[in-house]
Amino acid sequence: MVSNGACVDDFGDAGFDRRLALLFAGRVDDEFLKFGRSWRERRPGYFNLMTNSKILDAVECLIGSEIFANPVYNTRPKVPGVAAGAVPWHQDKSYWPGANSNPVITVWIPLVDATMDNGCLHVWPRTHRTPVLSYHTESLSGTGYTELDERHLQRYRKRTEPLPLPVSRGSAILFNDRCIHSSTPNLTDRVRWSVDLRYQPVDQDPMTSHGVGFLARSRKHPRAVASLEDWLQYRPEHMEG
Ligand SMILES: O=C(O)CCC(=O)C(=O)O
Repeated sequence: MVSNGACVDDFGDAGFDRRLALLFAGRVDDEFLKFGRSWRERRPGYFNLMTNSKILDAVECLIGSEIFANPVYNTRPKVPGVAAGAVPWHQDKSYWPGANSNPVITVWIPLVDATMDNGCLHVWPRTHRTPVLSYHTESLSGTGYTELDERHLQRYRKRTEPLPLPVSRGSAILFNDRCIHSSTPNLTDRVRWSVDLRYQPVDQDPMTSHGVGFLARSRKHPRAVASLEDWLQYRPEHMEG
């Protein structure tokens, strides 16, 4: 409950997947977007997740053992009843069209079960080799999300169906930055929390205009791998000593 812009009940007992839904009850997109549809922070928990060996093992299967953690990572609360929670069809590459880094692998991890009802991820199968397609900024809810031009979607719809990917919390979905994907609105009364992390081969554009990434794994130069302290100090990686 909010009075004069101040929160008079913080719903502290409501539980992880319910609390933010109660705080945002009755609010519209603009109010939601003031607090950010997604965000990233330099906190140890993020680093621990980004350097989790199970995640890096999975990424290594796709891009090899020299792995750079890309500076684009997000926590997303998909709050019920807010159109800005849904993400239109896009390729992640549309957020860094000029970057010379290929592939950038997204690891998408729901922190609660991601279901058809609360807005799980949807992908268009076999689009991971698609060139970068034309897009625009979505105009429905003011998120600034990129959205593929409709003519491409029409073409894909003629060929095949998109695939919903409901998964249980703590699962991981991996896809590259050409793969066409989206997520649907949250129709429940609970928050669909998720985290998305990104990785790329180490010898590529570190995309510094998006932040400072770090060397997350290197079998060739293990001593160059960044520590938590490096990362917290915004240092991309150790110098080999
Ligand atoms: O979490 C979502 O709903 C969408 C995530 C997404 O599009 C992405 O991580 O690229």
